[in-house]
Amino acid sequence: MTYENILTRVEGRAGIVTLNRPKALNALNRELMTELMDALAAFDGDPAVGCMVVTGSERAFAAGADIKEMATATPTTMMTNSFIDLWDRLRGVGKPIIAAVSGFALGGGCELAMACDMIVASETAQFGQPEINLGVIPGAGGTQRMTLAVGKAVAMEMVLNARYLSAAEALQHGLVNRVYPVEVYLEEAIRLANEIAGRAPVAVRLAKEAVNAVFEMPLRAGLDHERRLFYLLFGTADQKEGMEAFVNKRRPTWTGS
Ligand code: DAK
Repeated sequence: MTYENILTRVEGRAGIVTLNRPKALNALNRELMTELMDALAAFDGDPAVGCMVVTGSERAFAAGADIKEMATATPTTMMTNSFIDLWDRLRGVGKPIIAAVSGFALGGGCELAMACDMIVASETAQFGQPEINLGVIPGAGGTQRMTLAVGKAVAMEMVLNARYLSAAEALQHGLVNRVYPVEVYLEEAIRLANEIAGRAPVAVRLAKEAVNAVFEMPLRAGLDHERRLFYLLFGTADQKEGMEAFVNKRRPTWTGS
């Protein structure tokens, strides 16, 4: 598959998508989002890939949805142009996705990073929901995921007053998993992706589903859901292998079945 706005490659068992609209600081227009979702879906279906990394450039992960594309929109065109359907495709990706973020992660760029399962940041990363400066508010999850991640006090400052979080602040507030110097953040994200890709594939998939259920379900339903997924894993060869390997003091070999 050839793409115009992204680059894709595989390193080990990590599928890597690089957003590549440098002149627009990787602004997320329809073409880019379509290609991104197609690439993630392709990696999701590829048995050689166990985990994915989405990254941008050192200067910008993504500076938001494409303002030039949205400038003349109306409520009706926004509602009917199915742009949100592209974003919703992320929820259907079963394998974990790590956002490797350097530079600007603003508006939709920040929302995209938060919609991934983990964030590895460079020391130069800046996270913001500055839509208020455009006379709007976040529309792809920013008010919800940011508040769940950093709490109401900080989220209100970001959404109402366009406050940016530095990488160090994002780490302190629990928005990101790890922060590294800009020279190595991507390599570290890929290393983490390969570590996860080396684990039991079905368990990884269900673990992601179980954690993400926190954002969608009340506790009682989430606990029931977790238990059903737990029971289900006892039907896999990897559960037999993992427990037998432990008992016999050897390393397990996962088959993903
Ligand atoms: N869209 C389009 N172009 C952008 C852009 C953006 N978001 N951000 C930057 N660019 C372009 C600039 O226009 C400029 O292009 P040229 O003028 O050279 O053609 C080029 O990238 C370089 O930008 P600057 O010259 O401005 O560079 P600076 O270093 O001076 O400033 C900046 C960098 C990131 C601070 C600045 O560009 C900036 O403030 N950008 C806008 C950030 C922003 O407001 N982002 C939020 C956008 S609204 C939804 C889905 C998504 C969304 C909502 C709903 N649904 C599906 C319902 C998301 C909305 C948003 O993200």
